[in-house]
Amino acid sequence: MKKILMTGFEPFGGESINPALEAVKLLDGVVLNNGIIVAHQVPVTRFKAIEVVIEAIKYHQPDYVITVGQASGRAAITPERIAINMDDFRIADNDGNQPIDQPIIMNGPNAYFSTLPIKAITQALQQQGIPCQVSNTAGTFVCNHLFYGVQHYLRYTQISHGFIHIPLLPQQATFGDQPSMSLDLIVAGLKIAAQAVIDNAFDIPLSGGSIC
Ligand code: PCA
Repeated sequence: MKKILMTGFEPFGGESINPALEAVKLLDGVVLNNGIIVAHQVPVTRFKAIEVVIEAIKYHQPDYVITVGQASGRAAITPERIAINMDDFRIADNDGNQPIDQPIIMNGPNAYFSTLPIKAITQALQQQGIPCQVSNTAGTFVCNHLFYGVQHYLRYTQISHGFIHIPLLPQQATFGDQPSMSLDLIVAGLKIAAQAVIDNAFDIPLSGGSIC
């Protein structure tokens, strides 16, 4: 029985909800084929977010870690490919930090790739009719920060980790100028993603690039 730690960020940027937290709360304790999900809440705060997830990893001793965050403007569930060693916050985090061009880990590598099978996740969701696309940037705010920090912490372990961004909920997008996805679909998608992680020790060769 594999254990998947799935984390969700608290609300930020003036929002009263974060779909990531709402979704992972519903997935806490959900049983998969040969696996179980445990959920944990994460603050949208520089460095503290990483510490909270490291503590949760020490406590739960998971086989896999999936960190989840909200991405306004995205219409699909997006497994992230890469985390970069760069904090450049366009808005302040929930503790008022707003670094510009600061490294996350001093002298750390420029970037880490996700160690989750992001193409297999993408294909599994698409096959179930859930919009999903590989993302090649997790931004430069707290989601990328957490993605990089956890990847750095786990770099010499057998624990796989990756970050998944999800769209806004419909109630966060009532002005009609932002894409959104229902909580039911997000929860279904994250559950399929977790199962795909368990089922795919190696990733599959599926096109997931983008052209600028
Ligand atoms: N999304 C933000 C931080 C927390 C969240 O859910 C981001 O994409 O960086």
